[in-house]
Amino acid sequence: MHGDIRGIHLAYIVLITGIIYYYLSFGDHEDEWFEKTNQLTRKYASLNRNSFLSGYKFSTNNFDNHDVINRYKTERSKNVCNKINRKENAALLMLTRNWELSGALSSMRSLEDKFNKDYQYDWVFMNDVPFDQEFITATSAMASGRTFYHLIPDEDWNPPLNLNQTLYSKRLKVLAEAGVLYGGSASYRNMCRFYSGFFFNQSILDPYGYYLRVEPDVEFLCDFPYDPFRIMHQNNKKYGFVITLREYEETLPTLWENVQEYIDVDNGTTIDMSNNAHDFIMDDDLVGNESAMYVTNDNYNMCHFWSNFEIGDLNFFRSQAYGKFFNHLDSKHGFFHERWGDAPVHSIIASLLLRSDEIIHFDEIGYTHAPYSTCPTSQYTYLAQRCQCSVDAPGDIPLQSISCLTRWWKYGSGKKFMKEI
Ligand SMILES: Nc1nc2c(ncn2[C@@H]2O[C@H](COP(=O)(O)OP(=O)(O)OP(=O)(O)O)[C@@H](O)[C@H]2O)c(=O)[nH]1
Ligand SMILES: *[C@@H]1O[C@H](CO)[C@@H](O)[C@H](O)[C@H]1NC(C)=O
Ligand SMILES: *[C@@H]1O[C@H](CO)[C@@H](O)[C@H](O)[C@H]1NC(C)=O
Ligand SMILES: *[C@@H]1O[C@H](CO)[C@@H](O)[C@H](O)[C@H]1NC(C)=O
Ligand SMILES: *[C@@H]1O[C@H](CO)[C@@H](O)[C@H](O)[C@H]1NC(C)=O
Ligand SMILES: [Mg+2]
Repeated sequence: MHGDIRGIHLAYIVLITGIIYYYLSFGDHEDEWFEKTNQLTRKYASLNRNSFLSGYKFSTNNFDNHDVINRYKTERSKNVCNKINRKENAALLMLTRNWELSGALSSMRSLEDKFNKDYQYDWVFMNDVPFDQEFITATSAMASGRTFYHLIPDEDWNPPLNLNQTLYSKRLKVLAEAGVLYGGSASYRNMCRFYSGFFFNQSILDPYGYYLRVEPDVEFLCDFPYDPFRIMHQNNKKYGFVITLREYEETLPTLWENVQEYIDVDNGTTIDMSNNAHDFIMDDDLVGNESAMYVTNDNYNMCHFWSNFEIGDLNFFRSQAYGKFFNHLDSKHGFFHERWGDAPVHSIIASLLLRSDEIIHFDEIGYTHAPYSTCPTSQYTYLAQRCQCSVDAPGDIPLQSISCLTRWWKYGSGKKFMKEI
């Protein structure tokens, strides 16, 4: 009993000594702290949400629910109407399978929260087998806009009839045994070829001018600061990306020689080397923090835009120039005998057919698809868009050596100062 009381006294003494020590050692820094706080407040004053965003930031833990809900409704309807009225002719596109529902929903929730709830763009889902009722019900409920479900015709999904099936089976086995990523998967090949040459002419996309590709299990890490479709339209951009990196060369041993052959066949009729972004995919100097570990494949440096996020002008893909280029590559059957990805195919064709200033890097969009992510580097952007990410995260790719972003800055239409280095 007495022992306990002594213990409590002792605890008080320790605590009081601690407080005195704290004041003695830190007290005189108080002015400095105030000054620092003031500096920070001034520095980010423009970020004050009442001035930065028009309207309130509503706190969900406000006890006056009635008031909050009413204000929320008026503010939101005002905002939403403004934004919906300025909507572009665009769709959010997801090719996916029924069993990927939970990943699809989590991507949808992320994109709705960070962007689409204020715009309510349509969602278009595509599948090589019919979507089941559970998928349709849950995704319709998650979407702020309309939803559409499209069954891909067999002839746009399956390998072409003139593919040599005996040879194809052999090649699947060879690539699987060589440990190539998805080397043994036939469905993955159908998917890559579909995204390379067929998604844009599916009838369900006929009404639209732009698409944003979304995959299951991706996440958007910041509020969107703008409508990217509007940026595309206003600035006459045809292709937009967030991440660019090197492809595994073992997936496309003969892709580039077939590209080269097409460049010769084209003979300058649709490919204009004077203003396109061919340097971005062909130059093999090291740029920025790249390491020399990447091989080039005849002149192709393996750089590509990561197509799991991409925003495109559908009319670029629907153009005769794109179609002819794609058909030339498709006739070589490299989607099957090798494992050509849709990302390098889109990237190579876009870098050759488009002017480099028709391709845009969306610097401000925080995004992740395992294993990589991209988080805005500007502190201002980071705070203003309420980002939840870190440029120091291990997967943050922009300045890693596998990334091609510094190369894009130099040879594409990125940071102009890089061109002088
Ligand atoms: N309907 C359908 N969709 C598919 C099929 N294979 C892939 N997809 C979709 O195509 C997109 C790309 O496939 P992923 O499996 O994500 O390929 P990846 O992004 O290269 O690889 P990981 O995401 O790392 O597995 C995703 O949206 C998939 O849901 C398929 O056989 N049928
Ligand atoms: C198909 O491929 C097999 C195996 O490579 C080959 O023996 C056969 O001649 C090919 N068939 C045709 C019609 O080219
Ligand atoms: C889409 O384009 C491909 C390649 O040009 C063509 O083979 C296919 O028939 C087209 N599909 C539709 C539905 O127009
Ligand atoms: C390629 O284009 C050049 C110049 O436009 C032309 O002189 C030449 O005949 C063309 N070659 C072929 C094979 O069409
Ligand atoms: C360069 O890249 C390597 C590998 O990704 C990384 O470890 C290193 O920190 C980077 N250096 C700089 C200066 O960014
Ligand atoms: Mg994926």
